Amino acid sequence: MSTKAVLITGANGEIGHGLVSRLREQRPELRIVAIDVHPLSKEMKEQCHETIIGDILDTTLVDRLAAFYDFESIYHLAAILSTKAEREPVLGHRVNVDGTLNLLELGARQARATGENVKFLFPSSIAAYGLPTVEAKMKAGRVKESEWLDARTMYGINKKYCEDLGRYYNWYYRQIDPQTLTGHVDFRAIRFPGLISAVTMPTGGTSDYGPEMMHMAAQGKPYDCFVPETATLPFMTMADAINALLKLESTPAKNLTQVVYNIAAFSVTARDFYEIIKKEYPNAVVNFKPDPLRQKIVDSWPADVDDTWARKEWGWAHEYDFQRAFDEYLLPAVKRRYAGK
Ligand code: NAD
Ligand code: AKB
Repeated sequence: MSTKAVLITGANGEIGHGLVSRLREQRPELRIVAIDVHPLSKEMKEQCHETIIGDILDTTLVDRLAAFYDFESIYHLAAILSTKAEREPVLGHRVNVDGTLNLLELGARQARATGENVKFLFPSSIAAYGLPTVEAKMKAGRVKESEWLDARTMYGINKKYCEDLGRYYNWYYRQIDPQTLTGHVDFRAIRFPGLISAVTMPTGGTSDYGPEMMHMAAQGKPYDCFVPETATLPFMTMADAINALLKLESTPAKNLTQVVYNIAAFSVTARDFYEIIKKEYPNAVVNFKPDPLRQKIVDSWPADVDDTWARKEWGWAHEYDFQRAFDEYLLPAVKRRYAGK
């Protein structure tokens, strides 16, 4: 008989770190199976039932998971983020699309075998949007899930396509099979804004300038910011992002009419980051040295998103606005992290 568990791919990443410890706290009885191409720390390993160093593109490994476990939920976090995927587009496509397909198939196979739905939590991104100019972006304001979907990066295109794949697995999978399937993949995606964690440093993303500025100031190091002071994006604390994933996971399927939800907390400029950081670290040195190519990507992402569906259907509400995020969540943890360094 297979062992009941939850699967977290990309568990060694920023969201994975927070998610593993929150799941362990909230549901200590849960068996967490974690997979990442990079080894997890000893502390992370201790919180999991099994940790696997492996690649989601390895179908033999995915088959082994299917044979041993019966996953009630799959948190599919493994991905190549926007900057790295722009530098290595084929790798980005392989991991972000083929990797996601492997995991969707794992869920579908398991749902068929057990007759029970498998929840599939997918962190999509504001990169799924593509606004043509910075003027159009500022005029558009809070964009809805169905607007401005001409993504311009490999990563954004991958995210948008995987949302569509998820919709297919959720609603139309094998629709011409004469036999009705009992279980299916219950796909749920959140289009996350830029996330800010106090305990991990981002790598490979484009919204990284916000968190990077804070981590560098806390270490007393100068920071060259690759976007102009006016660059505006929606951001959120990692704590709120994890709350959102867990809240969406626990919402009864009957309450959900969408498969993809925006969520928002605060929309700020790079200058806003600088000013709030400067209050705490008056000696912080931030040089605004825009890289026009990376800036173009930020300009194509929305300044803010409309999260009415998430608020209405699964009670999404952010806990941290910008000021509170720094005062109560980010600065205390960052100070602890770099104390004595
Ligand atoms: P991250 O880069 O910190 O973590 C991704 C993890 O995936 C890494 O630990 C990496 O080693 C692992 N990975 C990459 N390729 C793999 C492969 N082939 N097989 C197994 N593991 C592999 O990113 P994150 O910030 O933790 O993001 C997690 C998810 O959330 C991603 O899907 C990302 O696109 C999405 N997301 C993140 C943000 C953000 O601001 N952090 C915003 C929107 C969406
Ligand atoms: C990135 O910049 O790639 C991510 C994201 C917003 O999806 N942080």
